[in-house]
Amino acid sequence: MAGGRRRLRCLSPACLFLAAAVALLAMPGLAAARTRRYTFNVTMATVTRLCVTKSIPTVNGLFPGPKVVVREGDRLVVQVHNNINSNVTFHWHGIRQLRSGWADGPSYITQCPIRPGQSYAYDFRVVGQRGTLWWHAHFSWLRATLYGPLVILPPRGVPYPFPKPDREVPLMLGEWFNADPEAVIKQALRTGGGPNVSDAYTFNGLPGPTYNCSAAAGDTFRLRVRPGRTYMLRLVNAALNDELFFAVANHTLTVVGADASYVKPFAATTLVISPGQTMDVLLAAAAASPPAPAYAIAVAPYTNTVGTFDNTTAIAALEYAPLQGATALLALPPPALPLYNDTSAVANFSAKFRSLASARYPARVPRSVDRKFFFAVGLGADPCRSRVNGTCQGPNGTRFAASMNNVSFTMPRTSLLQAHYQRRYGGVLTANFPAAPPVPFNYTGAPPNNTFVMHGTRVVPLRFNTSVEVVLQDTSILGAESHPLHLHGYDFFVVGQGFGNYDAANDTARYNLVDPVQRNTVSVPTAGWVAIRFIADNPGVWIMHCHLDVHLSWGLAMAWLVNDGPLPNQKLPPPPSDIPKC
Ligand SMILES: *[C@@H]1O[C@H](CO)[C@@H](O)[C@H](O)[C@H]1NC(C)=O
Ligand SMILES: *[C@@H]1O[C@H](CO)[C@@H](O)[C@H](O)[C@H]1NC(C)=O
Ligand SMILES: *[C@@H]1O[C@H](CO)[C@@H](O)[C@H](O)[C@H]1NC(C)=O
Ligand SMILES: *[C@@H]1O[C@H](CO)[C@@H](O)[C@H](O)[C@H]1NC(C)=O
Ligand SMILES: *[C@@H]1O[C@H](CO)[C@@H](O)[C@H](O)[C@H]1NC(C)=O
Ligand SMILES: *[C@@H]1O[C@H](CO)[C@@H](O)[C@H](O)[C@H]1NC(C)=O
Ligand SMILES: *[C@@H]1O[C@H](CO)[C@@H](O)[C@H](O)[C@H]1NC(C)=O
Ligand SMILES: *[C@@H]1O[C@H](CO)[C@@H](O)[C@H](O)[C@H]1NC(C)=O
Ligand SMILES: *[C@@H]1O[C@H](CO)[C@@H](O)[C@H](O)[C@H]1NC(C)=O
Ligand SMILES: *[C@@H]1O[C@H](CO)[C@@H](O)[C@H](O)[C@H]1NC(C)=O
Ligand SMILES: *[C@@H]1O[C@H](CO)[C@@H](O)[C@H](O)[C@H]1NC(C)=O
Ligand SMILES: *[C@@H]1O[C@H](CO)[C@@H](O)[C@H](O)[C@H]1NC(C)=O
Ligand SMILES: [Cu+2]
Repeated sequence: MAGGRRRLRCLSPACLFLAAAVALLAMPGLAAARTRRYTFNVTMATVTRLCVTKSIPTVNGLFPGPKVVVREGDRLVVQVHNNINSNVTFHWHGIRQLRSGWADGPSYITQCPIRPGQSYAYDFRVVGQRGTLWWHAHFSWLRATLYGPLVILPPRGVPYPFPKPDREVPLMLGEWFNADPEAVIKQALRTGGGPNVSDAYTFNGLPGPTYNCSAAAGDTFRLRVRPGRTYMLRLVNAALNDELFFAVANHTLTVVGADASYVKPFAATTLVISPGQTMDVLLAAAAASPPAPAYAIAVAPYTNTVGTFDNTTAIAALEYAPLQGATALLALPPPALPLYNDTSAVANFSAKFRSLASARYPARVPRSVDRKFFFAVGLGADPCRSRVNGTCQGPNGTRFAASMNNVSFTMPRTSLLQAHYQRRYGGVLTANFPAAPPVPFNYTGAPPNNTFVMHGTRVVPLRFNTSVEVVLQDTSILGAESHPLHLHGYDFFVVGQGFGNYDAANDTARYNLVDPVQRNTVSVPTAGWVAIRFIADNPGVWIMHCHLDVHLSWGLAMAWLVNDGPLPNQKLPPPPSDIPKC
């Protein structure tokens, strides 16, 4: 008997071990975690968009970069070789990096840059997260072209908490510059003025037919669909400086996830997605052959900046039957999108997000808080010290700056995490980031007369396991505008938001402590505030910054220094041997 023979043969220790492993693998959710290995060879590659041919930094010659796929629980090892003539680092945006801060990636925060010719292996586990995240360069503005999707599938055998889609499609929204983005930010920092804006928005790197010299059929992202099928778009806003509206003509979308956490599904015709954010959305194709062979997918900016911005609309195609030629693409009626400054459309949309908060995926919202912080977030100015032809090109002849609590973040010259690990803080950081603005003012009213900022590499030290609340308050200094704040190393709960000045007496009582959405990036509403909570259970140094790169360049950042806990598994391990040196 075959079965008996198999049993008989399985008496050796090796065989018994294998049988046990196979049995474990067969149990849903308990599949042994795998190690997934990728190689990122950072090289220059030639691409053409909008009739401009140029050499751009890429990973493995691809733009956008390769899709990284893991399952929840897996270990991911990405071996990076830097073969371009610039420093580079990579950030695994939204990954919690539990006790693996050395792999987080922001240059000068958790590591020194990988210099030209150097290599570094990012090595970490993906724990307690599932959905869509992404990876991007975290040095200067290199993420303009160095980005790609990071898909986290649930453990084998564990279903989605929604009907399984027929197909899943990563869709990365980006920004294309005809100029070299490094030259753009360099020029802005030299003159003190706002940077030149992008020339196009893109879908998976493609600008589509609305731009001059972009008519070639290959320049448009096309999603082929079949009637009756359901598609899951894994949306990522990888744009450098713009929050985006997103819609598909004549199709309703169902949002089921955000920032690698499930949400209570809700329907929407227009999405708003900020740089750094991700959204998993279901798109149900028409049941039978629809009246039109194709429909337009569109993105356009949301902003209230007083400066200039890329005010274009980009189009992709949802095709039931292939479209012939650019004229047909341009003839697609675009979906109605809100006006570029429609803040109430944005507020209505962000109010719809709720954690799934199910038995399997509970929302562990901190109900009590050990430390409360109030951060005023916005723009400011620096005096024009080094003059460019007699004047600077920022507001009133000054230089643009940005700050939290009036402190503009100074990028250190060595890694903060390294300094922390060695307990050598002198000359690198000070542990005195203010818990509240030094001089309170009417944040969303008339700005104060003096809008000059202070500078420093100032951090907030936290005891391990501190329960933290931060109210992020927008200011109207040099114009109220939305700031997508991104926290490294943590997901936080968005417990409240509103317009005007945060009012502790009234607003705290209205917090949602039952099913608030869990995210890694939240937009501080234009002329409003948002309250977030998290438990500081991940030791390391974690930057929190605006994900508009221009604001990050101007200093809109701070860092949390989370100390080790008492237990061995609550301590930051030593750095890997290949960590780059400054
Ligand atoms: C990276 O790519 C460059 C250029 O294609 C090639 O010369 C080099 O050998 C590659 N390095 C690795 C480690 O794959
Ligand atoms: C920015 O735009 C100005 C005006 O069009 C142009 O002169 C300048 O060269 C641009 N800067 C870069 C870095 O492309
Ligand atoms: C396209 O070119 C036309 C004519 O040169 C110009 O008027 C228009 O502004 C351009 N549009 C874009 C989006 O660059
Ligand atoms: C798409 O929606 C618009 C506006 O609701 C409607 O007028 C149009 O007939 C629809 N077109 C198709 C092809 O479904
Ligand atoms: C942006 O474009 C829209 C139309 O697409 C127009 O209504 C609006 O005035 C433009 N805004 C700016 C600031 O250029
Ligand atoms: C939005 O922009 C439009 C046109 O640019 C302008 O008329 C309107 O006043 C603006 N709305 C707000 C709330 O700023
Ligand atoms: C300063 O002025 C000189 C002469 O007009 C010009 O060549 C140079 O480009 C200007 N520099 C900047 C940064 O604007
Ligand atoms: C502009 O800057 C000058 C010099 O810094 C200052 O004296 C003046 O008050 C400022 N004006 C405004 C309107 O901010
Ligand atoms: C703050 O400014 C707003 C807008 O100007 C105003 O409505 C409000 O009364 C001011 N609040 C206080 C406390 O002065
Ligand atoms: C700010 O400037 C205004 C107008 O110049 C002046 O009336 C006001 O007193 C100033 N406020 C302070 C606090 O200096
Ligand atoms: C609380 O909010 C209500 C309604 O917005 C307002 O009437 C009341 O004055 C507020 N209370 C305080 C203490 O500000
Ligand atoms: C690249 O990184 C090294 C090490 O930190 C640093 O010395 C160098 O200045 C950096 N280069 C640039 C252009 O930032
Ligand atoms: Cu910002």
